[in-house]
Amino acid sequence: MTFTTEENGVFPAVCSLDCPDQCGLLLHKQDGKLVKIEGDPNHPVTRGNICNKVRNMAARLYDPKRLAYPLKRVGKKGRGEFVRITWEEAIETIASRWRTLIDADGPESILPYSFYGNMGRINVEGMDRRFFHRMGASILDRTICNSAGAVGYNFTMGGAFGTDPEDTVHAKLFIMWGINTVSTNMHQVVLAEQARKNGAKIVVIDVHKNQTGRWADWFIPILPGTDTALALGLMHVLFAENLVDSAFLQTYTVGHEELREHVKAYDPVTVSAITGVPVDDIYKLARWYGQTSPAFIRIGNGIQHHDNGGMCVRTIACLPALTGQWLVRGGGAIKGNKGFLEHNKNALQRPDLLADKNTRVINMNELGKALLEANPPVKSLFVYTSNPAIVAPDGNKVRQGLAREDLFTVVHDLFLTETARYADIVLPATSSYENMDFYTSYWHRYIQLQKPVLAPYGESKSNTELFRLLAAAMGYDEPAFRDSDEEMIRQALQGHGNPHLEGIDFETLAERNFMKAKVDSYFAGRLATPSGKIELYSQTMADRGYPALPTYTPLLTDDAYPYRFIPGPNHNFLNSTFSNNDKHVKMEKIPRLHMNSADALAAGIADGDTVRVWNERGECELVVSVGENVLPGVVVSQGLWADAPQAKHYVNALTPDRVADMGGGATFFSGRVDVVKLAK
Ligand SMILES: Nc1nc2c(c(=O)[nH]1)N[C@H]1C(S)=C(S)[C@@H](COP(=O)(O)OP(=O)(O)OC[C@H]3O[C@@H](n4cnc5c(=O)[nH]c(N)nc54)[C@H](O)[C@@H]3O)O[C@H]1N2
Ligand SMILES: Nc1nc2c(c(=O)[nH]1)N[C@H]1C(S)=C(S)[C@@H](COP(=O)(O)OP(=O)(O)OC[C@H]3O[C@@H](n4cnc5c(=O)[nH]c(N)nc54)[C@H](O)[C@@H]3O)O[C@H]1N2
Ligand code: SF4
Ligand SMILES: [Mo]
Repeated sequence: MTFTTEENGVFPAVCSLDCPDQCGLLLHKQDGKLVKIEGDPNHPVTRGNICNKVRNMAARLYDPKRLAYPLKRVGKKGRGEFVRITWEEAIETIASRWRTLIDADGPESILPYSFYGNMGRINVEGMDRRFFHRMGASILDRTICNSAGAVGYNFTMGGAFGTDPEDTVHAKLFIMWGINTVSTNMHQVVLAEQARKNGAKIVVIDVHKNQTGRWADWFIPILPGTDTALALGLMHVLFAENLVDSAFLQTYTVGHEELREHVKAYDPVTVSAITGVPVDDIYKLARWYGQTSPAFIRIGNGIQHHDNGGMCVRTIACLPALTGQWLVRGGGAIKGNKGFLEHNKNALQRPDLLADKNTRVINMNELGKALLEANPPVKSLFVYTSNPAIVAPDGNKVRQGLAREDLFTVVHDLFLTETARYADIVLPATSSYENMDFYTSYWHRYIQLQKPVLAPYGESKSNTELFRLLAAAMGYDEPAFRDSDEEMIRQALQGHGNPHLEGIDFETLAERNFMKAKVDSYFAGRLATPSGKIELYSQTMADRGYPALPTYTPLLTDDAYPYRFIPGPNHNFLNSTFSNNDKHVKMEKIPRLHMNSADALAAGIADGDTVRVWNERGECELVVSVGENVLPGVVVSQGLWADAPQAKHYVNALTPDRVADMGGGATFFSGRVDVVKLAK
């Protein structure tokens, strides 16, 4: 289907948000404006269902607060006082400041900071990367989301290869492990509901009995950061009761004999004392898992936002190998499926443009530290497609860094975010429906194309267009900076050497909107691990100083605060996106702190009380929900709330910027806090 942004009607689209489901959408347009969004019933996985967040997207796109033109700061950093400027002035101000910085301090003094507010590959991993490679700017290690778990999973499985979610309708047992599926992966719930009609059981293992826990047939509460021990306890029972698939272990794994010996130490009594899961429940879960087929595990992000998160995912990823569930249709596990959709990243990102520039790497989880302490210092920060003043850990440190008068900050976004309020120059961004891009889900196995449906809002520009302009202003004249969006997509879909993408080219994708990776069996040949097999024992890990076998390490107890604090995402926001939209805030009501009734009683706190949650890093204020939804010693909040006058909901003021055991990952859920009632 070909169309222009002038036409009205109903047009296909892709949800660009950082959500595993990556829904197919239909945009209804009248008088040049989006009037309605619905799910595309023809999308094979998402089948016409979408979440309320995106159903209400038009309110966000036409929110009067949306940025329509570039701005220059006139007030103090953080205050949000700006005046309108032209694009010419904006680009010239940035380019001349950067030329001066590069001459005086070198290109490393400039730090790009971005994440996946838009999952479009050319907009967040394309022209931007080419630009900063050419410049030789400091390189950002994008670790805030799933990098600990991804590295851990790779040690076991060799890459982001998992079960086809469409096959999970055949499963008889679902274990949702550290994932708030009802809110964060709703189509996995739809598929599980289909299976449930055929008798499937749903187990949820979580530190919080939230909407997903309430949906389960069996909810298993667990103490934060102890899931590795539970997985090892399950292995103990599986081996001891001979519930393992010896033929599979023999053929497809390395190290099963060592693992069998190793897990003898993780008997259910020992594991129960670590995890808080009763001994009988450990036996019961192991037997359910060992005796049900197909059995499917959805490995979530929650378990890996911890000090020990990489090892935790590495360990859980071993379970389907013990029972041979990888060969059963609908069995196995999903951590992610991106491995099947690997496109030509070198062509897209052009790391060769770095040439021999020896640039430093900065872990995004340590942004505050980088802005305050890096040597040589960061003198300019360019933020796009992310809102670090709300989402980054140890947020007060981040804001202290952003407040530096000598830091030249540029922010490209659709809104004047909390981060943008600290910027010297703010640039308006188009929404993904205004651009062309391609999308690769990290849950299902489809690659999808978005053609521009809406005309750019006001004077806004896409990320690719912005970086083309900046390249021209900086005098970067390589042809790579003149490639059109369509040319970039073509380059990404060629020369990737990925057999699963065979037959997927721009023309066919443009005609069909979505195409599925071809996967016969991931287990037909060698896996992508060094041994070519599932590595229950990993020599690579041993070489890098990790235990070669799955091993439980407790979370750090860095301080004397009484509660482990788990500030996760919520149902109606997408990270901080939508937290500034009235409709979404209304659906979410107020931010709560869930607390166990025994803890509340001991602390003299009652349901509905406003409390101060604090530690040495900062504080926030939340309204307490007292009950049995969390274990004693654990407090949970949901949502990355916007700064609001008189409201202190800034949970990341409290989170640690320690990095996890693997991949430089974030440890949002491993921090500790105290909670006191506020006299109000
Ligand atoms: N509605 C909505 N959807 C989203 C997002 C959003 O903000 N809102 N964010 C998107 C993004 S970027 C991501 S990465 C995903 C994240 O989505 P998920 O993978 O669901 O990850 P989280 O919601 O961070 O955490 C999942 C669960 O882990 C639990 N948890 C925390 N610590 C532990 C632990 O030690 N053990 C166990 N067993 N459970 C634990 C939390 O209580 C939570 O219920 O969702 C995406 N989808
Ligand atoms: N306490 C706590 N903190 C967390 C988490 C948690 O669970 N707990 N989760 C973490 C995780 S998993 C993640 S992934 C991160 C997410 O952190 P971020 O990636 O920063 O996510 P958002 O807050 O949604 O911010 C995305 C921004 O991109 C903008 N945007 C959208 N499309 C475009 C575009 O095309 N161009 C430009 N220039 N801008 C665009 C949006 O308007 C929005 O302001 O947060 C992390 N922070
Ligand atoms: S946020 Fe997720 S569930 Fe909602 S429309 Fe987008 S991809 Fe679908
Ligand atoms: Mo994420």
